Amino acid sequence: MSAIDFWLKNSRAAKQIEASDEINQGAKRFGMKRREFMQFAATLVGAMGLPSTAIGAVVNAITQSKKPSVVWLQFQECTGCTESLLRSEHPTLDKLILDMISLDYHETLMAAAGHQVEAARKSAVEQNKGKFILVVEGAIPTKEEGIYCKIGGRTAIDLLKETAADAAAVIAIGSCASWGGMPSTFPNPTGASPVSAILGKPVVTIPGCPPNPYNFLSTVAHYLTFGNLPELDAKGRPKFAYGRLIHENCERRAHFDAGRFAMQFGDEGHRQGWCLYKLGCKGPETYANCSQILFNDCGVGAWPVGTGHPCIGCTEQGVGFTKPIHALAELKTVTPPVQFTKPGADQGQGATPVTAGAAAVIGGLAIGAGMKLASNLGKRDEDEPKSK
Ligand code: FSX
Ligand code: SF4
Ligand code: F3S
Repeated sequence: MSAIDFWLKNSRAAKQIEASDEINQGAKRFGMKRREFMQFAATLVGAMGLPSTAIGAVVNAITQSKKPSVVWLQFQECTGCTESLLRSEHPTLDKLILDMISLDYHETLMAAAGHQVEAARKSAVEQNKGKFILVVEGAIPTKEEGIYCKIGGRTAIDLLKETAADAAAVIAIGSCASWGGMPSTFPNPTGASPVSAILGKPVVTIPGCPPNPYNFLSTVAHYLTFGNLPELDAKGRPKFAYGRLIHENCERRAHFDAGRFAMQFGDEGHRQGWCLYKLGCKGPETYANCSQILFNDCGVGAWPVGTGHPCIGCTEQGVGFTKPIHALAELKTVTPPVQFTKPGADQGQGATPVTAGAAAVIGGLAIGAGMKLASNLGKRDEDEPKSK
């Protein structure tokens, strides 16, 4: 059961909000059951880091305000960003398009083709000049004057610059649009570049490959509720979603702190849900809220680490698609354990007062020296006995 489900089931405040007029009207408008709509609203508000008392205001905004026009461009990408939005269940995409945003141009989701599509883009931009939100999915190739991605005979560079000139706000969705992502991997044959580099100015970025659709929806909900974009970090990421390391809120963190690591896929530690750091988990150097809001509305464990795979750092420039998947992560903020137990052994088994004392000293010296620690942890792998 997710934290939000638990809150909905057990909190008196949740029950009061669920019984309110706002939730009733919102549920009617979105054609959802009251509980389903309440869960959607609570997820958006929770993702934004707002208190539950803000649910009424957010619901009012997404149900009463004029739906913002959204023009969605796709360049060098795999359509995973769109696919992940298509998989949002609460609400489903059709309800989202009809009731929360007005998705006026989106190549994958349009029935039209060829010249009709070009005309649709122009008319969406003209009719909503200065008011629409431009969402860009995919990197933009810049080598050979951008010939590696052309739509209707025009380069992605051209189309992006022209459309962005009339937008009220630009959101780069996915790691490709945010910082270059997979297409920019060395040796970057097409000169794949992020949206900000083409426009020469910072834009809102929602990195992830694919990104969590709720981070996009919460950004839009913030815009509708407060009339402005959420607070961003230096890389343009909404702080509500990318303000914390995955490692800080990981369900396996207690195993990391206790020194219980899976050493191989399928070993006893892996089967018991121990920490994946030694299999290359990049949670300690990756900023995102995957462990908190999960994916695809399918409940507990629905995120990479929850399914037993190390985080590859897909949101983070310089980590995802750059560092080898099984290389050890840089430890940014933690004091790591110095006593590693074998899978199947109890925590601390075999430690003597002397080794425990030495461990405490080593642990103390290690604070703030993340890189050094990471390499020490790496060396321990070679000494560690194989799991049974
Ligand atoms: Fe794909 Fe999006 Fe990755 Fe990129 O997501 S899931 S390659 S971030 O632009 O479509
Ligand atoms: Fe979770 Fe990975 Fe951190 Fe382990 S290293 S606690 S699996 S984020
Ligand atoms: Fe990506 Fe890691 Fe989240 S791989 S989806 S940042 S858990």
